[in-house]
Amino acid sequence: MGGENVSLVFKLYCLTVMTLVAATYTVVLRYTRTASSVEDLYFSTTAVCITEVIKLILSTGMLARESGSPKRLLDTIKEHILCNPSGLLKLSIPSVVYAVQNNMAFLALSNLDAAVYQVTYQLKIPCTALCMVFMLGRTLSKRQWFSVCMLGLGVALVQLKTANAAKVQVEQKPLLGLMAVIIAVLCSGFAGVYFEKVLKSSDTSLWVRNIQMYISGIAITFIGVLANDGEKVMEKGFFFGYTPGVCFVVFLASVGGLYTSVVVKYTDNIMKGFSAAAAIVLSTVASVVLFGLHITATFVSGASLVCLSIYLYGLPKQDTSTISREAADKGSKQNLIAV
Ligand code: NCC
Repeated sequence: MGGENVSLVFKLYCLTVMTLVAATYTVVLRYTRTASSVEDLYFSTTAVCITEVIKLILSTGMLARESGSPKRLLDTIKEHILCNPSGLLKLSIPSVVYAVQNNMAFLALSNLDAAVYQVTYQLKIPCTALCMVFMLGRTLSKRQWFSVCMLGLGVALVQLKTANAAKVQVEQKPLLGLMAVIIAVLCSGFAGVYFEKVLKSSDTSLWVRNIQMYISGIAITFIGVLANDGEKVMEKGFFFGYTPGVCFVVFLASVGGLYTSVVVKYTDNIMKGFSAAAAIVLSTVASVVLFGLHITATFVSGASLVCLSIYLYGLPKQDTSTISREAADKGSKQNLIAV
């Protein structure tokens, strides 16, 4: 699969871009949902749908690059996409779940401050670990469970900022926002691990898997547009309310999604959580050194928890009740191959 062959620098680069894009995405999305009045607001379902289209186009471009020649590209598309309904069906499961998750992110950020969203969204770290255990047969020792929960708390503290006092033009329903975050957390854990399982169970290219997922993603999110905003979209147009800020949100969602897939290919979903946390801490420390950013006591305690959790998670297992890390990794690999 070649996952082992890429350099550490490339992995770090992908993780850093993914993390920076995710942080920017949340803030800009929140801004676009609250800066204009309800009458001028764009339809969030169309933004989710158009993101799937862009990701499909970009993934096809990447597959063309990987294939090397137009003939090989066409052969791959024919074999894995046009003549492979079962492959499409398999990937339609995470695409439905991601469609729900991506729509929930818009709903949550229409009703919650970006900082509150980012803090509560960290529940996805233990949730993803649970999915890894149940769906991939991964074994975590008690200490690793403890470190995963500590990581979630640490990232939440690191991202905690004073409540945003900015005036918003749209009515806020915090309870609805929180429910949307919980659904997004569950979807993120399940879909992330499912995609990883399918990706690593064969040698099929990442870009083929992405194309398979985005094809059903377009269909499902388009149904979402029709079901939720059908009449209004007919009346005002698909791209109604698209300001440069909204286009930026769609751009970030597309780039962020593709980088997420690359990160999952070369690491795994738990590593994604740990590395993203490290990237947040390191980028803040870099801002302190480079730009003299002022850090708070909350940040220092959160960053300490993140560092401690990374250290604890990586320690070799000592108790005999749990299998060694190598054996666990081997076990999960065999599990993946068995899929
Ligand atoms: O929650 P998270 O990711 O796991 O969501 C995964 C996002 O990546 C897209 N995806 C996934 C796999 C794949 N093969 N292709 C994809 O396009 C999914 O559609 C989904 O949007 C994270 O780990 O925190 C992360 O968070 C998201 C985002 O910030 C949250 O979902 C909040 O809404 C980041 N996405 C963006 O920045 C656009 C992601 O990079 C990291």
